[in-house]
Amino acid sequence: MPSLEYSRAAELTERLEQRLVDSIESELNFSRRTVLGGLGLAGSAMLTGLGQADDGSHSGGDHDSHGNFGAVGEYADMKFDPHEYLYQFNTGRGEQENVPQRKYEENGRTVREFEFTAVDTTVTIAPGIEFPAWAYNGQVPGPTIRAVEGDLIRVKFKNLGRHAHTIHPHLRNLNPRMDGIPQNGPGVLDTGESFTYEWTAQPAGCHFYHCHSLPLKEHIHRGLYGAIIVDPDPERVRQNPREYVDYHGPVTNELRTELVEIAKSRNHEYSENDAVNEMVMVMNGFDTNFDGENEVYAANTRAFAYGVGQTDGNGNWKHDETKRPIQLDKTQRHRVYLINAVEFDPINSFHSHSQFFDYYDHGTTLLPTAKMVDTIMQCQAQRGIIELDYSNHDSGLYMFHAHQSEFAELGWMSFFEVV
Ligand SMILES: [Cu+2]
Repeated sequence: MPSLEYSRAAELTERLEQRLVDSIESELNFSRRTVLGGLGLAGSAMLTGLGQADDGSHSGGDHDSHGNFGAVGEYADMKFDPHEYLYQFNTGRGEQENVPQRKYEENGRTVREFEFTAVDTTVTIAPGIEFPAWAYNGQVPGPTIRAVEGDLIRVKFKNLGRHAHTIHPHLRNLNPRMDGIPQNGPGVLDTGESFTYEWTAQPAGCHFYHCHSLPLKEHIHRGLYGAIIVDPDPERVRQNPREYVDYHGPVTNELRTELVEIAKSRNHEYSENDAVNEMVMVMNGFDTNFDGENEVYAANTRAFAYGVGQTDGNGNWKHDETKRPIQLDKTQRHRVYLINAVEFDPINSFHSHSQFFDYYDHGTTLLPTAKMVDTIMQCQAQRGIIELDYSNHDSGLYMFHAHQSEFAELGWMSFFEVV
């Protein structure tokens, strides 16, 4: 391992992280003084409007308390690991303990059933910085759901939070009752209420779910969102190839065969899939002082989680080191299911250093919608699939980040470690 390069990257990560933590702490101290001094009427009214006032039992909502700040450099909440989250696909076979789930057949159709709750909790967004979140099954982003095109996704939802919530899926949904918005079906679910959502997994792609209660921007920003991955059904692709390409020429047998092969590589039930390393990244942001702007940005909640931390001196990441790059095996191809959940900022982006990638907007096509690019942008709720290949690259660290420099410096800066 070229140690100089690693120690420089660790220094950079450390410096940015420390600056972020310092600025949040000083800003929170400032707003606390403002509120205590009686000068912040507008500010405190806004906090109440955002539901902050009744969150007093949680550290982040209590402006008289220093409870938000644990020891810098340690994460108070180790339950959510952004490194594990990358690879956690819940398909109904019990992947995550906090997501009760099962898979079964019903009238000849595969059903993937999940139990979801909405809870009030706190999540760690930077060392010592806790954010008062509203979270599906206690985690932000919520659990990733994965199904195959045509399956029935059944979500038994119970609201255990103190505000009214829903689950709204970005899927092709033929029944308005299942849309998870205030006006349709059960509407918003108050504390203690339950509803079972049923969605057809369609179309194939990288999709998004989120709470649709009002005010929408707060319910999303507090953490109620996650990924739904719908794998294409190769047999359906064989029969309807045109639905999977943005292409108007003749569909030859060769093209049809190629599309079927690509569909298989996207489908978790085909074993060839092992050749591809799949990851989920949800780009998110956190408004820690509730002024309508984000102070912290990340991929998968924790600022700089994929930055460079300390090694043990033998080229291994320290076992308890939370900050470490995402290791990529050169012999594999890499696929990122990327979603932008950032509130308050109109766009977000993904930029890879030293390599270009193929991008599939919304993941609904089997041929790329942008070929050989190193930067893509997404508005809120936009998502897509990135396919990366580092097989010809030297081993080492390759940065990737939002190319809004501000977002990168405030947490959305990461590294791949190609090995
Ligand atoms: Cu909500």
